[in-house]
Amino acid sequence: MNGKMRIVVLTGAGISKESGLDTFRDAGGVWERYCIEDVATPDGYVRNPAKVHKFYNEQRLYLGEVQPNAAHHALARLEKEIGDRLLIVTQNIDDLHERAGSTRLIHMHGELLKVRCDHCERIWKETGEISTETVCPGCRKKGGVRPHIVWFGEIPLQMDEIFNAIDNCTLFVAIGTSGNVYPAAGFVERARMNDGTGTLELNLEPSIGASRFAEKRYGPASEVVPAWVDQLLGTGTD
Ligand code: BV8
Repeated sequence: MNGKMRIVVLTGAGISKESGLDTFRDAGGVWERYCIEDVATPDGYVRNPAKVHKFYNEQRLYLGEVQPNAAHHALARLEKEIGDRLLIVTQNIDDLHERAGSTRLIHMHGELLKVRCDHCERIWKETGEISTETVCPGCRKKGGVRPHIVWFGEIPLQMDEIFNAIDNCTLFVAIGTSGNVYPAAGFVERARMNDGTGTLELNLEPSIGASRFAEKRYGPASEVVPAWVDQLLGTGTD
């Protein structure tokens, strides 16, 4: 692997599927059971905060029952090898990348295990349940504590850092994402604007944006991601 390679990896719900977390748009996925407008928009939260808290409280408690899979571990291994030449940008709100050992990580849609106060903007780690009765440890007010998660219509986090990393990478890789949600789905177009930047899709099946990727490999993330990292690091069995 050449020493000048700088990689940005975008991950989506598909990388966590084999860990036991549902994706959003596959058959039986989250958006078949819940209406996006009710649980993943600011209006839905204003209309019925208890419903939104229940939606995220259930996911937060279940997160403790699942483990990272071989795909998360392969990306953590890649970071150990190339350090700050790798950045993972995840759309996922789970903590499986962290638990696999990844540290160079941006959660552009926020994190299930963080909550924030709408009154004082304080953000803190939360592994249990929250409600409209939860008191903010900062301003001591209640009624303003919400998931630190980016809903539809809200601005994703650390976008300047993400765009800078994409503009300076030599390889952009998308793993386990359907290419439905923007601005993440547009990252590959931005990467292609840089001459010579490679683009690779690793997914169970072609995403909506498959044609935008120069290279594609399909199969379960727990198989295709470790195989790709092995090949990149020259540590493959073949
Ligand atoms: C914003 C948190 C302005 C909640 C989420 C054009 C430009 C800009 C915006 C828009 C635009 N067009 C429309 C918009 C608005 C909107 C949008 O994109 N709407 C869509 C529905 C059309 N976007 C927004 O509102 C965003 N904000 O645009 O602000 C802005 C713009 C630019 C710069 C600054 C400001 C905010 C979007 C964030 C919404 N919040 N999540 C929660 O998680 O509960 S999005 C939600 O979708 C999740 O984060 C999820 O990760 C994400 C994307 O879904 P995927 O991860 O791709 O999951 P999906 O189920 O779709 O696909 C799974 C894939 O895995 C499949 O391909 C499947 O084949 C594969 N797979 C399955 N099993 C496996 C597998 N792969 C490998 N192995 C397996 N075993």
